[in-house]
Amino acid sequence: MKKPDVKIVILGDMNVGKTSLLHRYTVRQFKDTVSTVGGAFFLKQWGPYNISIWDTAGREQFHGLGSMYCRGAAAVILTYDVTSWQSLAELEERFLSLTDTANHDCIYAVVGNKADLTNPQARLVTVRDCLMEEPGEGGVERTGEPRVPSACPTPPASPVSLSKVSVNKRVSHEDAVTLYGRILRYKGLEESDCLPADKMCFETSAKTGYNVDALFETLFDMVLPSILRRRAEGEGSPTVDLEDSRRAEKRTKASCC
Ligand SMILES: Nc1nc2c(ncn2[C@@H]2O[C@H](COP(=O)(O)OP(=O)(O)OP(=O)(O)O)[C@@H](O)[C@H]2O)c(=O)[nH]1
Ligand SMILES: [Mg+2]
Repeated sequence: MKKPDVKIVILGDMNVGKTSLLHRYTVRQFKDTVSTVGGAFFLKQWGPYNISIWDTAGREQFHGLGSMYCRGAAAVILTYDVTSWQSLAELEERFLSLTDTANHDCIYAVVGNKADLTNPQARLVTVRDCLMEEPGEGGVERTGEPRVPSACPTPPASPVSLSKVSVNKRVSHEDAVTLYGRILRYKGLEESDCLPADKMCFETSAKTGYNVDALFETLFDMVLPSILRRRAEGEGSPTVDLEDSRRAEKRTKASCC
């Protein structure tokens, strides 16, 4: 298997759609998921570089693994559900401290998923997904399930249902922008020295594909300088020690009632 040059980690509460987002990007499908146990990674070739994307478990019982997955991360996707205020609050309360092990120049994206439930625009199926692209375009290498050609996902909603969706909105874009500012402060960074919030706060829908490619591909481009810097400094690629992972998982299970 190819060695990753850089690591991106997806964090967030259970059920916010982390697995679905990665599945949408890699397989171009939206399908039923089961709650993630531990974590799983996918390898994406981006130009000459290999990027590993780690999907983590949001369930409390796996919380202990989070900081291990974040070790050496060049980017972290902090994911919430746009219909759940609590899932946004959890990012700050439970997940932000896990990123202490990430690279000092780590990039943070705040991502509100399930935008199809609140934003009429996000209910429109993306053209690229409708073209039923061969999964793995660009060299996606996956662990886990076999590759299956995707079908065109859920059709756009009718005008009647579109008129109803905005009432479901629970988390505004401004709330996400505020959180982004607090993340930078937590990291001791000046907003003026960092990537601006409007570039780093996304709303996505794993269901329709809305903004999913934009999210991942924007981050892929943004982490390239980190690869070059590390290579110049002669540092190795970020890895997750699987033995360490198993031991941590055992400890987590043992301490769970
Ligand atoms: N409407 C809608 N539902 C979604 C979307 N993304 C995920 N879901 C649903 O949300 C539920 C949870 O999705 P997952 O992708 O398993 O969530 P997760 O964050 O990986 O959860 P854990 O693995 O438990 O941490 C599933 O029922 C999905 O079908 C979305 O964009 N829109
Ligand atoms: Mg999952």
